[in-house]
Order: sequence, then C-alpha cells, then structure tokens
Amino acid sequence: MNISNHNQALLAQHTRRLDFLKSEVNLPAGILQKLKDFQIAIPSWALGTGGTRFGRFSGGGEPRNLEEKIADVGLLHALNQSSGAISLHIPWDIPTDPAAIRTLAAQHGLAFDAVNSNTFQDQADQANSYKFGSLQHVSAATRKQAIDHNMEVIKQGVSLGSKALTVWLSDGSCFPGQLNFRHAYERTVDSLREIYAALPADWSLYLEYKAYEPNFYSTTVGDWGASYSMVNKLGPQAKTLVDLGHHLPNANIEQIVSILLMEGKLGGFHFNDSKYGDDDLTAGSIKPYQLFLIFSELVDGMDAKGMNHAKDLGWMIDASHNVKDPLEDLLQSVEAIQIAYAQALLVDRVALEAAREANDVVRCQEILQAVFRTDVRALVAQARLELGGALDPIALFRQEKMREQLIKSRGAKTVATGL
Ligand code: AOS
Ligand code: ZN
Ligand code: ZN
Ligand code: ZN
Repeated sequence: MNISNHNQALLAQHTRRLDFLKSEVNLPAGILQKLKDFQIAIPSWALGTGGTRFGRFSGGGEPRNLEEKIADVGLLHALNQSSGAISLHIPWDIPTDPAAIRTLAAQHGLAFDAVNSNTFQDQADQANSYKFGSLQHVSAATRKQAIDHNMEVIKQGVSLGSKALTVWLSDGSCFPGQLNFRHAYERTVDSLREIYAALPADWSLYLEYKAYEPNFYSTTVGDWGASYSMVNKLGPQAKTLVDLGHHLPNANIEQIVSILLMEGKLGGFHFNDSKYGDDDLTAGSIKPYQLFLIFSELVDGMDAKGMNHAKDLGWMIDASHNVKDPLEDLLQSVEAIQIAYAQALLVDRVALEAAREANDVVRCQEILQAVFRTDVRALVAQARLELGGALDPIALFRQEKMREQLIKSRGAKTVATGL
C-alpha cells in the first residue's frame, strides 16, 4: 500500500482546504492532538457482510477467522490511524493461542477493546437453552450457565489485555403476562452481581440496554433507566453502554448521555445510525446532527469532570453491512465519528453558556449550527496525515484494489462468523 504517493497526489488540494478552514475558524490549541489520540474500536462481527432474516448477500474476501479479522482491522488502522482497537465477541472469536493473537494484533498496532459475551444464542454443546432468557431465566441452572459464560469471557479478555466486558442481554418477553418483570429484574441483578464479583480490579463492566428485539413485548434491560439502576447496584466498575440504535423513536440520546456522564455512569458507546430501529447503519449516515449533539454533550461533560476524551470512555462501533463493502463502511463510520468529535471541540462553550444564561435561544442555536455546518473534513484528514494515514482512505482502498486482493486470497464466497 503506497500511502505517501497517495497523499502526495492529494496534498495541494488538502492544503488549500485546510488553509481555508483555518482562515474561517479559530482552531483551539491542541485540537489536532485530541483528534490524533481519539481511537475507535472496530467490532469483530462487523467485518463481514451482515444480513437480515430475509437473506444475506455475501460480499467476498471476508475474514474467515480471528487472525483475518485482526488483519482487516489492521488494514483499516493503516488507512486511517484511528481504528487502533478491536472488540471481540465470544464465542464468535475464540483466541485459542492468546499469546500469538496478541503478537499479531501488536504487529498491526491494535489493542483489544471490550470483550462481548453472548447469551442470546444457543451454542451446539450447551446444556440449557436461552430461549426464555439467560441471566433472568427462571431456572437457576440456566442462569449459572450464562454467568459462567461471562466469567469465561472475562478470562479470555484478560489473556488478550482487554479491560472491559460488555454485556448485552436479549432477555425479555414476547407477550404480556409471559414474564414477572420484578422477578426477571431481580434475577438479572443477582446474576450480574456474580459476574461483577469476577471482574479484575482494573476492569469495567458495560451494561448495554435495548428497547426491543429479539423480544417484542418487554426487554429486561430495556432502557437507560433499567441499565442505570442495575449498574448502580453493582458498584463503581459497572457502567451503562449506549448503543445509538437501541432507543425508541425520537429519544433524546444526547440528554441521556449528558445525565449518565454527569452521574459518572456512562461507560461507552456502540456507534451506528438508524432510521427505524436497531438498523446498525453507518454512523452519521442518517442523523449526523444528532451525532454532533451527542459529541457536544460528551466534550462538555467530560471536560467538566476533567476526563480524558480518548481514554475514559469506551468508543466502539456496532454496525452491520448489507449492501456496502464492510471495510469501506467502517471507514465512513470512523470518519463520521471523528467529524462529530472535531466539530464538538469547536463549540464556543463560553459563548454558549452566556447565551443560555441570557435565555438567548436563537444565539444558542446559531452557535451550535454554525459549527455543525462547518466543513471540518480537512482537519480530520490533517490528523490522519500527521499520524501516517491516508488523506482519503476510501479512495486509497479502491485505488489499491484491496477488496479484490482479499477475494483473491480468501475466496469469493466467504462467511465471516457473527451476525
Ligand atoms: C445487539 O443488538 C447489540 O447491539 C449487541 O451489542 C450485540 O452484542 C452486537 O450487536 C452483536 O450482535
Ligand atoms: Zn450494540
Ligand atoms: Zn444492537
Ligand atoms: Zn445496533
């Protein structure tokens, strides 16, 4: 891959754009360093073509094992220098030789982000079924099996150097009357307490909530209120994870984020975008203003607490690709997140606060929208350039015929493990 030739060819145009931006906007000191430090983890399950229950249209050249998934994320990271971590899903990814896997990841400059447990599917060798839930199950044996699985995931994560466990539960019910909500809640908390007790001291537990699907009447960890109350019961290492696609329509996600952050209970994100439900579309593809508003709250809230933007929350993508090349799609997502972050860093907080205190609603909107309508792509590209990435990662991916090369080495009909 010839990044420097690619960058050389685009440099004059890039410099023009960056100079224009600098002439228009006062760039705060340190903004480039913040952008350079900001890394977004790639989920191992998003590297292949997804699908729906109606079908799946394979794209070809997909990673067939953990080593190839790491290679794919390494490729993304080489292109954008902002995807320096991979988030694994157990048992879709089993590191049979953790030392070798760690070495391979290190060769690509990758760290291991949160590990994800899976008690929403039955595995072939499993004694008890999760058809009626896992941590909430009426049977103690089934709950124990799910607890043990989470403990096993923590072990796997420790062997790779991960520092967090993400728990997403599909537990709930499909019909009114099916479930005793209180019992389901209490059993879930009791099960989570056992998992929490197995966390190493420097680990976090992220509890992800989701309004519905696959259960269509109730989900036991169905919203941030349920997650927040549970993580509060568990202890300081447990926090809520916000997946942008997991809310009921029109939810004010930025406000949820702001409150969780203020309460010290925001753990991290699964970034994606959606029009209707848990669509898992490219971040910023449908509601880029919402993404910006979320980042605006994040920057404001993290700065108020003196938090490190890059390190103190878990930044992950959770997406599925049905019609796009997964790698190109992920490059788009990372860029959209970086753009939203860069814009949030440009908000004049002092002016905004003054306008709020004066009840100058028009001014408040002007301040935010002036930033949102500023094209900061050259700034994000400059951060990539300074880190040795490509000025235009997708263009380079295409110029170098990377998908064609992957198809040549892995085959045209591949099915990456995962959903
Ligand atoms: C499911 O809807 C959630 O977003 C989870 O994060 C899940 O573990 C992930 O999407 C993989 O299926
Ligand atoms: Zn998710
Ligand atoms: Zn989801
Ligand atoms: Zn989703």
